Amino acid sequence: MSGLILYDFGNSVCCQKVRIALTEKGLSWEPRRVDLFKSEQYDPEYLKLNPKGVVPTLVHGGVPIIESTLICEYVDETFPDPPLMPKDAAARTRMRLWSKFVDEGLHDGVTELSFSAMFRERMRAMTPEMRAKRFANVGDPRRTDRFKSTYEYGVHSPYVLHGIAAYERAFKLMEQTLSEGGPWLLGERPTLADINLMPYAARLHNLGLLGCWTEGRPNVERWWERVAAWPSFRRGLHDLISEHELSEMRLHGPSIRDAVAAKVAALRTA
Ligand SMILES: N[C@@H](CCC(=O)N[C@@H](CS)C(=O)NCC(=O)O)C(=O)O
Repeated sequence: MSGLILYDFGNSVCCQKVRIALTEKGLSWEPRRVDLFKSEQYDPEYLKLNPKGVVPTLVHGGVPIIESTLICEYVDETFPDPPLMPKDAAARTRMRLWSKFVDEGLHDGVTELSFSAMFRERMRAMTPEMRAKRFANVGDPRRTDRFKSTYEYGVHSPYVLHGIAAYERAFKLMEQTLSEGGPWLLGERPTLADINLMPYAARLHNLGLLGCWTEGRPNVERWWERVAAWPSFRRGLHDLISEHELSEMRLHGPSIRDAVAAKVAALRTA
């Protein structure tokens, strides 16, 4: 047994990153579900492990590790085979630049896009008390502002546009990078650069939105096809999405597609 416990929640993108990395390492883990829609992430016992009140948290040998990008690096350093980070220091910084794209833009972007397409509906169905608790957060007023804005304005929230623009910057650079090398972002082998991006592309795909960015970007399209067929992606992400989650994404994604496509097109011609 690897002695790993993963606090996670079904379709959470940052949990999916960690699951793909663990799967590629051939590791098993004990899953502990934290239901975000029941605000279990704010449970005082959970906050002792993850004071940010978010998933995932990996506990290894009793030590909690938080932040999915850091968790993936921890997993790679602790369980070296197969390596998921380049040995060369300069290449490692290139890998981390892709992680920064995710942590500094795509993550908030995917949250707002998903929220505007489907979680907004779920929140409408909550009691006012449950909704207030969900908005309350743990000491991060920026997150509360984003939540409230997207709840109110949906796909027309400025925060959704920020997310769309973050994706546009990432996919533009991916196209250029892959056209100069490939087939993976850092060359012949998948690294954490690819793994960290996979759930963020997969979510757009499942919402039926990925084409808004990949059309006219053949290298990114090929990268996505390669990802979709990669066994650790299939076992660590695809196979763990329930039919209900999949159908929810497929049902609600198209409701924002035209608005998203128009915003991407405006950015691409700007
Ligand atoms: N930077 C953090 C972000 C974690 C995060 O935002 N997780 C989401 C799920 S993907 C979450 O737990 N959200 C809690 C909430 O919605 O209240 C990481 O990468 O671990």
